[in-house]
Amino acid sequence: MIDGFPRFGTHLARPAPAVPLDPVIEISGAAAKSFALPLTALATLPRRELTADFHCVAGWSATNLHWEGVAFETLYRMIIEPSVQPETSVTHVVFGGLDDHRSVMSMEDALEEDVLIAEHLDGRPLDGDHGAPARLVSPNQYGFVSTKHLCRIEVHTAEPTGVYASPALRFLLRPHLRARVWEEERHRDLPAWSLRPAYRLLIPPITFLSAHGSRRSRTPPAPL
Ligand SMILES: Nc1nc2c(c(=O)[nH]1)N[C@H]1C(S)=C(S)[C@@H](COP(=O)(O)O)O[C@H]1N2
Ligand SMILES: [Mo]
Repeated sequence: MIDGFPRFGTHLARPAPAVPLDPVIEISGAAAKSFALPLTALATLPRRELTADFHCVAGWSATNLHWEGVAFETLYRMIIEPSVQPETSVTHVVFGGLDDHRSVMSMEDALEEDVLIAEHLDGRPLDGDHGAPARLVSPNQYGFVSTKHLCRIEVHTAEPTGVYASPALRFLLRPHLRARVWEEERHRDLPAWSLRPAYRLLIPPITFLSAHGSRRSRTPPAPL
């Protein structure tokens, strides 16, 4: 357990990315015709609220977070699926953020009822630390799956390679595709028990970087 809900992640040395004036989610991939969905469209879809804990693969958890947004399944069925060619079988989906963080889910996991695209946390619009303007939330999977600053959704007909392009995630973690918290699916090849101590050692330096990144993100740029 950890105090509060820190800004965490793999792109921490940098401040949170600036939110565009008219944010969109680019929908693309092997199967779909690309198009840009204005984020404001989410407000017109059936809404979903969810209270859940959040678990980072490094070993901390934040409890009792209240999210509000649209179920990914709703967005998929109402907006994405109609644009996919009828004969195409979508097997995986990639979520991309404004800071280039990416995550991948099997369609089976992505369509679970507690997978959300959220713009609100605890009754307020998401702030930069937690993924403004919108983020994925998949509470049954480790945190790295829950891409913040969501700006791209790609649908795929096979498991895409090279999704976790950040060096830290690629070499250190080799993230598990399913990443289910209750199965402790942290790593593709290594058992969870062998990783816990090493991952835990990552918490203090990441917390430090995180504070650094958030502090800078709140400081207005110095006048030239
Ligand atoms: N865009 C983006 N999304 C991201 C990350 C990131 O660095 N960039 N880090 C991931 C990781 S490793 C975790 S644990 C959670 C942390 O969410 P928080 O910063 O809201 O605590 O976001 C995930 N989503
Ligand atoms: Mo994480």
